[in-house]
Amino acid sequence: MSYNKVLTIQDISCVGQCSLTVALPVISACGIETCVLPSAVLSTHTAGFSGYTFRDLTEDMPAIKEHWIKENIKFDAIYTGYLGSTKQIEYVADIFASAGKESCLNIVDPAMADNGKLYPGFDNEFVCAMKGLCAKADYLVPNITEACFLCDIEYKTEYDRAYINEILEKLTELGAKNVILTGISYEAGKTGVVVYKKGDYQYYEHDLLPNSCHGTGDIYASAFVGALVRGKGAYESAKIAADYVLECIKATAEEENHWYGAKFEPVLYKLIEMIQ
Ligand code: PXL
Repeated sequence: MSYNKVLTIQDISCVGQCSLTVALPVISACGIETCVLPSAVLSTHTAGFSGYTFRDLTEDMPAIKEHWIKENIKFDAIYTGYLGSTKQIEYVADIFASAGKESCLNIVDPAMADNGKLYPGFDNEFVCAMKGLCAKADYLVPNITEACFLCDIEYKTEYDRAYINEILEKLTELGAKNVILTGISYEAGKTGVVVYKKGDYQYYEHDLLPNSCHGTGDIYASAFVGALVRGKGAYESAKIAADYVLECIKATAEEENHWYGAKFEPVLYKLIEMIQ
């Protein structure tokens, strides 16, 4: 088995089952060395908690990058999630350029919005900067809300194939080589993920579960990265990640009060089985 080293850049939400507290265990469980660059430290995530603390780590990034250059540390893949500031996006682009091996895969989850709205603290300037990072993505993994912000297309909850095709084309025009668009539903009771590379459209559809959980976007992207870096193709990785997220949502539904995240840990073994 090949042994690869991934760098993931996103925040530490101390409590909340998202970002680094998901990416580290999920990617490690896939058998991959997982290195981290925390973008910010928050006491909790920002969706549903109030009064959270936020320590922006933007200014630590250049020195960390310089140290890695000095030590000749290079990664097989770099996966970015929730970033703490617009300036940070510039530094992340520098890290793509200097810390990746020649064959490095850049995976960008533009974690900034859901359900038609930007997360607290993000604005149009951040969205514009994120468009620039998308141009450097080998794989871009947005939900439909993020995709609409990136393409300046109106967010809709009901749509057809033509609407989704327009979004996919525009994301490709931004420069993303492959797009994995999550949460796409063409039929009541069903949802799925589109895997798109200019002109090549594949759709994996599955049942839409009655409950949804916060943080499933991070679980999805992390499992996708894990499968991809373990050598699975884009479609198969997208399918494995979707199947794993379904297992996480089912595991979470067993307890009514677990509102802030998904119980991904008890079913990690299922992801490991799927990756084998
Ligand atoms: O799950 C995405 C995410 C990551 N990090 C922080 C968040 C969110 C979504 O709300 O608030 C801090």
